Amino acid sequence: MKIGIVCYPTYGGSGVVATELGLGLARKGHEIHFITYRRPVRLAHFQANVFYHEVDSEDYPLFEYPPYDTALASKIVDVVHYQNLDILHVHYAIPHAAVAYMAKKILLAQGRYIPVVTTLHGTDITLVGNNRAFAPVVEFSINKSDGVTAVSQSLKDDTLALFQIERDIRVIYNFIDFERFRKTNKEHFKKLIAPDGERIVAHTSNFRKVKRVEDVVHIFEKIHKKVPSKLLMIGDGPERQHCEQLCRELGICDDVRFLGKQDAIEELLAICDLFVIPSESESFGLAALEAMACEVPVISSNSGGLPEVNIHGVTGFLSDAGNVTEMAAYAIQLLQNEEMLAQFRANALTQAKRFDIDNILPEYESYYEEIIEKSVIKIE
Ligand code: GMT
Repeated sequence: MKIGIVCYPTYGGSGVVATELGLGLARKGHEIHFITYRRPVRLAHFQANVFYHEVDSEDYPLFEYPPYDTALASKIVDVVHYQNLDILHVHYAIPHAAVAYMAKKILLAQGRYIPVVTTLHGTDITLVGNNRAFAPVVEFSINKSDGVTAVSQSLKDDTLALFQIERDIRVIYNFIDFERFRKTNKEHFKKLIAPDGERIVAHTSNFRKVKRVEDVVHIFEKIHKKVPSKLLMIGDGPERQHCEQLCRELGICDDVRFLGKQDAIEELLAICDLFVIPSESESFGLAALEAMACEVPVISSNSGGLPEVNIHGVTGFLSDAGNVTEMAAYAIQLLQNEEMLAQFRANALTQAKRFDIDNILPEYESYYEEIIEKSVIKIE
């Protein structure tokens, strides 16, 4: 198949999923065309059947905000037409689903039908999408997509609760590539971070409010009082400065490292004993899955799709968002019990295997085929 993928190219989960999906499909022989405004972070190497089409929105003096949506729609029309795409898969509803609809209508006027699949990722529904500034467009463009997928059952339920949805939403879970995310021996590296054999706790995110990053620091401070440990804060975003300040106030700076954005996250996860993700809302929690694939148990909130990934008392523990006392108690229990920790590590890997890319990619392929077939019937 010739597949167009529209996504955000940034470090956010939706862009990562879209890029890994495209690369995985390319490995299976499909021709993939990424359409976005910057090269996606995980699109690092040349591959013969992978193409990248950059959207360039004109910065004309009249525009206070460059009209990205218009430029994206034009680029989609161009790529679908000249690359002869079979299907367009857009990730994150805003603005991609609406822009895809516009491109579809333009192409239809030219006698060309392009089926569109929209994948909902989370904040496009739960946080931003249901804001009145976007809701009517989000609802309309979901209903006008030829196919809609959600990355967890929880996100599907939220979508159905928040909008008047007239079509079926297929749950296709996020996935993990075990070629990349697996526990490797990084003992030399571990010694640098934790020279006296301290436990290593990690958190990865975009440091937005929804992630409750401050809770990670509070949880760690409680762990640190009972268990010799180090905290790795991976990623960057608006809450980082505030968290650094909090570490200073709590006097734990010597044992907390803010690493900023990292590309080789798997190398850091390979030396970790515990992963913490206390988010207020989380449609799936790809970061938790990446940790589990590297045999790292997870302390998480029970928000959104997290309970579909992290299993309470098996791969880690779940608490209500904001309950830092309980999260810290679970973490201490796990870190102080070598046998339990080893068992949870093994369980985390077993659970992560359910989301192996090799199992999930065929779900997307057969969904695309289904949608293409339906759209052929529609035209006839
Ligand atoms: O978490 C973010 O703020 C990034 C966001 C995105 O769209 O890039 O992540 C969402 O999509 C990820 C991939 O499907 C999910 O793993 C995250 O749980 C989801 N984030 C939220 O729902 C807050």
